Amino acid sequence: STQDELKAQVGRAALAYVVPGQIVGVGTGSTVNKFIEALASMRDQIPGAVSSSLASTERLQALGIPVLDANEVESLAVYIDGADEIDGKGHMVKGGGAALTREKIVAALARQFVCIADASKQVEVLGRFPLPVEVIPMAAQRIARSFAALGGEATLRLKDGQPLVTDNGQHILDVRGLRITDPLGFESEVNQWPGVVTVGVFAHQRANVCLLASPAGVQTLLF
Ligand code: DER
Repeated sequence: STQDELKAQVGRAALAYVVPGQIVGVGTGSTVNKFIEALASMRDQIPGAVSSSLASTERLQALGIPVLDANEVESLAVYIDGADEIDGKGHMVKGGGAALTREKIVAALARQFVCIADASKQVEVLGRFPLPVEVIPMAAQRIARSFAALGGEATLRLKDGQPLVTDNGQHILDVRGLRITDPLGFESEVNQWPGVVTVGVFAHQRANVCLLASPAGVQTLLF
């Protein structure tokens, strides 16, 4: 099956984790877009969704699924999102879609994080995918130098030749050449560098379940 069909398979499989009567947390990306399409079939069974990006909000609303403010909910039963990489403990690199800040906020509200991905996202050690980091623009160069001291090469993410501006009005650095052997420690360390809004390592908000699509079908990994 094509990559697109694999994403559709795993997007549909995630419906099993949506609790009727409960608000669902929704991530961002092309795999999540397939989940959103599948979720439309349950729109009368849920009060709505908390969204992690303007892009996902638009897609949810276009399918008649109410989007609720994160401040309106105490907690969520489940958060469904993709990943750029996922290791053997459910730690992820995320942010390829530039939504990492709100993704981490909504993930923190959820009791269960269900990652939906294709098998190409599985890695032994995080860091092969350029690590996204959302930063306050004025801090970008100092943060890039701090990554260089760790062996990473940070570049400003551009869109149409200009620095990409996130939903939160900030910029994104993509850091190549890192080998993140201690995701929890790395996330804690980078989080407290001045000007870092969010680092795209999801270790404190790791996945509890990963639905992994491969030509052999959907595998369920528990962490
Ligand atoms: O940007 C993100 O965090 C997305 O969830 C990304 O990690 C996965 O996007 P994809 O499903 O389009 O590969």
